Amino acid sequence: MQKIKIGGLAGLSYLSGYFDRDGQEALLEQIRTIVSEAPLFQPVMPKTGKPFSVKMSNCGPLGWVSDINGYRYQPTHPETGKPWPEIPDTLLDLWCEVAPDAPKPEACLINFYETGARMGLHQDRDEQMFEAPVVSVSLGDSATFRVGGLKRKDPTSSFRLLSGDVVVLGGEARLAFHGIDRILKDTSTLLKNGGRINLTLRRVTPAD
Ligand code: MD6
Ligand code: FE
Repeated sequence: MQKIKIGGLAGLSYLSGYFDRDGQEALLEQIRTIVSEAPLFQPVMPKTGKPFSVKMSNCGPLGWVSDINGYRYQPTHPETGKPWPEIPDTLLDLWCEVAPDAPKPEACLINFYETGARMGLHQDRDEQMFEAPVVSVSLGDSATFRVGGLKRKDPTSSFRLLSGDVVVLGGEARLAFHGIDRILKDTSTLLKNGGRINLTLRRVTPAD
């Protein structure tokens, strides 16, 4: 694992190759189990009802959802009504390593991208506190990740996220605008049918 600092914002770190192939396969198996209990759903944009191009699920006491009424965290799956499955220990261990001072994560959003899917420039700001970082893990095909500043119009730069890479948005970079421009087809053999999975771990509520 190699830690690389990107851009001008303190608190953005890129841990290239954090999970080796065995680690990626083990994590993928855990994600498969989670998705078999909490199936991927297709979120829609608030107000317009336009579908996202990614499908989502969650694990942890809280899960992030988006529907016609807005973005929010909730303790249950929007379609099954069941509580989200637990966050796997591998991801809790990752959090302890990269965010040792933060209270434990409450939500892990699972995003699944088919080849044409993308994620527009956004800030992660639906949490009640921003002291903890957001920690992201990429699995499967590579993606072009774009990151800017604290204002939407600030200049951005992009870099490639590969299977097994981890990105931490903390400190000054916690509210940086970021998004996924595109998925690079056939760049990983981890997912048999291609595509990309991104996991983002978040603390939602203040520490108790
Ligand atoms: C993705 N990632 O990599 C989308 N958010 O598919 C995110 O939206 C993200 O990578 C917060 C922190 C890190 C991230
Ligand atoms: Fe995000």
